[in-house]
Amino acid sequence: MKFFEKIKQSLTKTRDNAAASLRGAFDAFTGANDEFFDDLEERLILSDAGADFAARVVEELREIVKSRGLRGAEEIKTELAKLIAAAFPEAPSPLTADHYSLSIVLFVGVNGVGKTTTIGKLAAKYAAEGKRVMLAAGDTFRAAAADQLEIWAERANCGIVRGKEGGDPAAVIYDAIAAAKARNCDVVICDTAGRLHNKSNLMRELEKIDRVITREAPDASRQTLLVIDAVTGQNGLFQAKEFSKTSAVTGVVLTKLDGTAKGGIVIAIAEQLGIPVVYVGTGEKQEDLIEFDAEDFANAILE
Ligand SMILES: Nc1nc2c(ncn2[C@@H]2O[C@H](COP(=O)(O)OP(=O)(O)O)[C@@H](O)[C@H]2O)c(=O)[nH]1
Ligand SMILES: [Mg+2]
Repeated sequence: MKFFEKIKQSLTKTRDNAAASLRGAFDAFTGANDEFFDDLEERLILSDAGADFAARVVEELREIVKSRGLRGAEEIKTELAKLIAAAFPEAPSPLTADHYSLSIVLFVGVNGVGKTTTIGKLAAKYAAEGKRVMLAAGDTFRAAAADQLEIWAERANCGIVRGKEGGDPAAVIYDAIAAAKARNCDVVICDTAGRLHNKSNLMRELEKIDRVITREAPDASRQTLLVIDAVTGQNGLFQAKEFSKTSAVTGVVLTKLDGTAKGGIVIAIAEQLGIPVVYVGTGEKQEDLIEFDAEDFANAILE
């Protein structure tokens, strides 16, 4: 299924989308008047896109509509979609690096946002592309976390390295890199525990992991993906800001888009953090992961 269809389906699954839906502004369209622009701005805010963004985009849209004398709902919608798509920083293609011998993808984010699940989905995706994948069960906080990752490793038919409960996550990642080299893997995907309430600890842990990767795989291509739960809305944005202070986040994965009508949070995160959204999660199953496309996204939330 194409991104567009899947996003559309995912956002319409929920019942509470009437107020936040952007397309609603066009359903009631009677002309490009103040009422229309005010309604649109309100809907953008309700969709979690952020008040500043809403004000700016509506202002820009007003200008465009005025200067080009646009009148029809469809042409105005097209311009709005362009403005929304332009809010997203260009994402590098998720595995840019076929010329690297090894790619390392580190997952960070608070507990429960969907890190382990997304790793499982991504492992399956890479495996289906013929890549050899090694998983690192770097969430050593609870044994159940590694068990959960192991189930995904079985599903994707890929390797996994796990450590002792309460053990050193950096050591697990060290072992996983060694195993990946020994077995000629293309990708190592590293899980971590997300204990933001213990910030200095978490920071130290992430720094140590970073040092290990730099030392053990200096030539590898690297990504740090921050996972955010779309349902948490503005709080997700706060988390993202905290995490980007502690680690060099290269991309965002927005999970549980199937659980919210507030697609605007995707805009707020990309816009306010300047970090590209790389993947979107649309369910709990292996196939519920799609590569993000800004233009398709903008069209989907307006359809
Ligand atoms: N509906 C839905 N649920 C998801 C999605 N991604 C993860 N989950 C669920 O969210 C819960 C927490 O996921 P988990 O991967 O354990 O989060 P972690 O603590 O960050 O590793 C699990 O019940 C997952 O099945 C998604 O895209 N959509
Ligand atoms: Mg987990």
